[in-house]
Amino acid sequence: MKLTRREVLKSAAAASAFMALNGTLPDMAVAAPGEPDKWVKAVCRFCGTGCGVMIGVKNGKVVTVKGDPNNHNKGFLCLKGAELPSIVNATKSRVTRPYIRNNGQLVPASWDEAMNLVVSKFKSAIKEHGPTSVAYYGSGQALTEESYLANKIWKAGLRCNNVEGNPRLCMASAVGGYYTSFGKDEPIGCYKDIDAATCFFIIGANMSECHPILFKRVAARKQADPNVKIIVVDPRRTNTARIADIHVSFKPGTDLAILNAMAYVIIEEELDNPRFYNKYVNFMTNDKKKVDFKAYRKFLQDYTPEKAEKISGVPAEQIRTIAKMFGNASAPMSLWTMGLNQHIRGVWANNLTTNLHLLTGQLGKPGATNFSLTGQPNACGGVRDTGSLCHLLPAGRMIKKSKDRAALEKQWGLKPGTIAPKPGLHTIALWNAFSEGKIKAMFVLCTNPAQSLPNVNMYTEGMKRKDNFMVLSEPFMDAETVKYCDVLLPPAFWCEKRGVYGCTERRYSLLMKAIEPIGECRPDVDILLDFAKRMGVDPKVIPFNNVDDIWDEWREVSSATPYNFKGMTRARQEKESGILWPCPTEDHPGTCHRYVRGEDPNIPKDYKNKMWFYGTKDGKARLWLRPYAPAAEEPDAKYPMVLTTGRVIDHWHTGTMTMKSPVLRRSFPNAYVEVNIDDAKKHGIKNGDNVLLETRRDKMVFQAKVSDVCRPGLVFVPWFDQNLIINKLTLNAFDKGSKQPEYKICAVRIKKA
Ligand code: MGD
Ligand code: MGD
Ligand code: SF4
Repeated sequence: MKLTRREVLKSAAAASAFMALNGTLPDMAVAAPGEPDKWVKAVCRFCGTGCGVMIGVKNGKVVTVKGDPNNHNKGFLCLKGAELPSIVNATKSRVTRPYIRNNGQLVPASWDEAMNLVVSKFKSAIKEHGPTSVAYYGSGQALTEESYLANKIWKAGLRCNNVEGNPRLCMASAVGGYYTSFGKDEPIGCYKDIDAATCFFIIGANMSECHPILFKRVAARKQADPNVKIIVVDPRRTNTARIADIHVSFKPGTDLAILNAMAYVIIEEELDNPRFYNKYVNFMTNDKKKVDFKAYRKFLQDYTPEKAEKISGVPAEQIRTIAKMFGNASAPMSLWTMGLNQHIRGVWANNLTTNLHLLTGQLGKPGATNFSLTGQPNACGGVRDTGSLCHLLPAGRMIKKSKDRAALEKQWGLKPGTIAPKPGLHTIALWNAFSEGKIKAMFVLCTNPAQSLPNVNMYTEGMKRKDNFMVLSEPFMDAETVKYCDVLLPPAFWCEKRGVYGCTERRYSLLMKAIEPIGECRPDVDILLDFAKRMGVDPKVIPFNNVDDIWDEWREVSSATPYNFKGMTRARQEKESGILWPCPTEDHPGTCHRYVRGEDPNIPKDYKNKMWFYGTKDGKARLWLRPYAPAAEEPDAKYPMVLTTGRVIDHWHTGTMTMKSPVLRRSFPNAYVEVNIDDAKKHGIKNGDNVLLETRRDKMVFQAKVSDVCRPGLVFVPWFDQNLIINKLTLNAFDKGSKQPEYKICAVRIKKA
């Protein structure tokens, strides 16, 4: 049966409504039936959508969850959120006490023994090789207070800027994109824009699987007004693409050509907005020279739709159609994630998407916004905002800027010059250095690098060295990195602790503690505080007694910057279900649109213009002239196809959590390879056959799923499966600016196994 797109939209909305369960979930109440004794307010453990959840607790156990009706998700959760009770209750898989590796085996130890060993390794590394021989590798899933604390311990306490984390693998190109275009990180708009947008330009994001509750909101918007258009630009025909008015399929990695060609058409059709760009925008070349609009037009001559067709495989007419759709829309909203970020030109792809908004003046009004979707629940609030990367300082400050270091040293009460002026090593450089034995001691917290790093064989080999040391804080005994760590610490998990998550739209929500940690588990904040004390970090630098003290200092630090969220007191957070920064005072409602007079508290009410991009010196945004360049490893005669990797709806990353839910595990028990029907025919592959995938790094066998999802020449493998670690095959090339790896493209050959 062939469905019309309208019918598909209806069924997709119905399916996501079914998925997005509302209210109590009797079938999910796995631990103990009946009414909970209490409901505790928190945030979902998984994606950057940041849905509010209410946790039902009975007799000290989590028995159920339901969506928080007062948070942005209005009571809805997807299946991963709904399955949280079965994950919290998977206590048999938990690490419940510390361990030390002895003769290759992890043996139980006391907290004292484990922490003393950790500290002796860090101290001797610093003594013999200096502070740059140690590192912290954290996570966009750690609480804000955890990231802020670790960042301060390392950068102020140990004078070491080797602070990195998985957001480098995830959001670094978006950070780079916002910085270069506006001078400050983080999205301008908010979720409410979805309800006002008239055209969704979804590029490199599979929202239906990765941000299901936001996708539901997009689908609802389209259902409410059939004139609303959806354009999906993705080399795979995902479920997201199936509700689109237009799905643009193309050669992966050629977005730059398509985006420049769209700009070309917008100007050709006179859909550009000179009143906006003459007032608010500087045109910039790659070597940071200001040029005029004429030079931009000339640059775009290399990207006529016909020329872009040759690069990308998208018919010129289709490029014209989507450009006109975007250009004619009264409120276009672009949404993107890893399809743009995980490339060696990830920052540029971010810039070129933003260019479309700057060229048409479609910013700063409801619905019109360039909205990067964040992956992890706290990549924004935790790592990006607290500056927990090797080149950043809290609240948008940069290590390499002496003014920024001095301002923070003053706020932190440090002696001038305490913060080392040289940025630390970015993630790939850091793990390279660890593998070469140059980094001697690494603290890994809330991340599973032995499965998630690209070209991972290289790094797991390095983790086996005898002359380096890795301490890991990990709640699940079967996580891949546990196999390689020297000391394993048992952290409290999700609702066993308290702290803040900040999601995609700059919304900070408090997770309240619902149950006691099991066994000897401790919140990561307590583990880090203990580490700092044993390392002899000055108590004036780390003066905190608990997680709330850390939040209060962080609020204070933010108040001197445009991130300002001083008004988000704990009392307010306990009462409200999330607030968007900037929020300078206790009576401020939070900010939906940044850079807009009347909304953004950083702009004086009597400022002369409607918008002010205060992140840049002259208050103007930057429209960049960025040329197309090919991927790091293009297909060739030996490896003629492209391998791309990504996500499925029911699993989270390395599967340590979602594999604990029987419901989620059943829906995707193993990784597989998605093969196009034509390619399958060519190679004699049928659905369910074993297929050998081989790249220059390694080879592995997967079961085939033959479908029309991948375009010919492309295969896709999800990366959740610990028994089939696809990162053994991927490439560790990275973007020169953001240092984010190119997980989305490498050359591969396939054959029936
Ligand atoms: P991916 O599957 O990594 O997810 O969210 P997404 O980025 O939406 O990739 C998205 C799409 O990029 C894929 O459909 C792929 O075909 C497309 N793509 C590949 N190459 C290209 C290209 O060259 N150009 C374009 N335009 N598209 C391309 C990721 C997000 O999801 C993140 S970062 C995290 S951390 C969270 N993880 C996560 C999870 O693990 N599971 C689930 N279910 N949800 C998650 N949400 C978050
Ligand atoms: P996770 O499975 O999220 O993956 O990569 P990882 O961060 O390595 O790991 C989180 C770990 O923290 C889990 O082992 C979990 O059990 C543990 N954990 C859970 N809660 C807590 C807690 O409260 N405290 C502590 N200490 N630990 C806890 C993610 C990374 O992977 C990301 S963000 C992206 S976007 C990349 N995407 C990507 C891709 O698209 N393709 C491929 N091939 N690889 C990728 N890798 C990257
Ligand atoms: Fe959790 Fe994301 Fe699902 Fe919301 S959409 S319930 S945040 S996994």
